[in-house]
Amino acid sequence: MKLFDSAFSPFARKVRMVMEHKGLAFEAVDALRKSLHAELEAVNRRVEVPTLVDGEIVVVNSADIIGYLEHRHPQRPVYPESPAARVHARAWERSADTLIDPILINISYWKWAERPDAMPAGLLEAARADLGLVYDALEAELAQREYVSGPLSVADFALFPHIASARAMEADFSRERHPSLARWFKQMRSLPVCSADLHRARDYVVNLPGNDVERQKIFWRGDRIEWMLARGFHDWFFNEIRERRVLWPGPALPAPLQRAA
Ligand SMILES: N[C@@H](CCC(=O)N[C@@H](CS)C(=O)NCC(=O)O)C(=O)O
Repeated sequence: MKLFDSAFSPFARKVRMVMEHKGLAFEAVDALRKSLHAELEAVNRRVEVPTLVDGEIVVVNSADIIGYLEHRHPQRPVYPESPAARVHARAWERSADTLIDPILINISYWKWAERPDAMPAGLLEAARADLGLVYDALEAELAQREYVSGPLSVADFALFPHIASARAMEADFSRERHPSLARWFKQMRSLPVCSADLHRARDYVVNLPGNDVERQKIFWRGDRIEWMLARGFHDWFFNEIRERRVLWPGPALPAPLQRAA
């Protein structure tokens, strides 16, 4: 299997940790480099990581990739056995992907992108307020059990990259108010697949200036735009479009089904 990966993408990090957790053999390529753009586009017209190529089969979208892997490689499952816990784990994965990712990624642009402006007034405060709701909800869950949905699951792997980046984004949880979340984070960090992930992410950030990645234009898509507009930053966003600092995904058409399938 070949994983079009990036240590900078929470979605790719989630998939890679699940693959390592399952003990799968795969080749990972750092696919957000400009030099890999055409190769990635040939398998995923949205030009997004992660993308998994397994022989003739191309799987895009991190949650679909994990569903595919769970079906093909059921050992060390990341979907809990109990139906209620499974629904819960998938729901937290979706929150990580569609709510927490937009908040943290949208405030990250003033940390790593080459920007002409300062962060708009009120954006960091809006991020902190919304993340506060997330942290409170996670605290309530983790006060009840070891991992978010019971056994270690896709929910934990989906949340980990975000929670790990929150401090650097100045939007961390509080060790006093969220002691169970702090205990979970410490436990997650000690798992070999998570500590390997953190090393890759740190190396990536340290080497960012020399990396062949786009840092002037921001790649925008649905959930990240939604959060920006819903929190009232439409003027800033439309100015970004006017100033041509945006990139858009390509058309998300599935790869054709092979004849033999
Ligand atoms: N829904 C997708 C989202 C993946 C996504 O947003 N990937 C971003 C990186 S975090 C990407 O590839 N952006 C293209 C770019 O930055 O050039 C998934 O779950 O896999």
